Amino acid sequence: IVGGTEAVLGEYPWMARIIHKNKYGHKSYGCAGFLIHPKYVATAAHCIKSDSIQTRGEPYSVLLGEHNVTTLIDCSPGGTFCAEKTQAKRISKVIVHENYSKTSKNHHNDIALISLNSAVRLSEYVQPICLLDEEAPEVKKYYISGWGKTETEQSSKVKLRVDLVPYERERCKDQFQVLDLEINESQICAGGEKSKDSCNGDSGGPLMITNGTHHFASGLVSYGVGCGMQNWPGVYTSVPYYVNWIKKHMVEINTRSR
Ligand code: 4AZ
Repeated sequence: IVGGTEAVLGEYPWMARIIHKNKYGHKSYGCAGFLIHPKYVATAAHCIKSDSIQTRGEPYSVLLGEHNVTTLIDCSPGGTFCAEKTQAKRISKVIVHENYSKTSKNHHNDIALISLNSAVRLSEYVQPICLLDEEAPEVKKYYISGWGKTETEQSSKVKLRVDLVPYERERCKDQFQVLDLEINESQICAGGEKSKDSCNGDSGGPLMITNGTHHFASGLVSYGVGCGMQNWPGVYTSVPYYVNWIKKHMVEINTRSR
């Protein structure tokens, strides 16, 4: 997050950290995601590296309820040094959108659904976010959160947040066309003000709106041209556009596992 401030402890309790484990067992933080149900986390398709979808071992785990990432060491599932508020989960299945193309720079269909091996315990620090199922007509502000790169070029150790202004899709289309990138109805543009943006490592996190009482996931951090550059808004996968895809796959996973 560029230009952000530290989130309040327990703010955005759906924020998930996706930890990637390579074939040598080395763990690294890859992306964010967000809890949409006690057993499901949404993230970006580009966060899922195909070489890690291996048949043995768990290439990923998901951490929920995190804030300051340095206060914990062993947060592996079953790890003993995890703070009370943090919950580590193994992943039972990852579904990447069938029309996502790793090689396309357009990042269309940049969405994936993760099912956890068991339901999280809901708490003050771990709660799902509601999905927006229709494009909101007049959004004035969006909110994003994450542990990605900041203006210092390093990823953040604490959960950050920032507000973004909407960026009209037609204007965004024209802007990205210059670079031969196609923006379509499945994408939302937001930001484009100098020094307020999502950045590397924030991918997969939610683009949120609020009605004053509740937050809704309106989009999902997908990509951008640099971070925090004036007139280069971030590009977000539209949640309303994919809400039926998400629901369909949640039902499917559930049905098969019974
Ligand atoms: C990334 O690499 C990334 N400014 C995410 C969002 C943006 C840029 C890069 C948007 O994960």
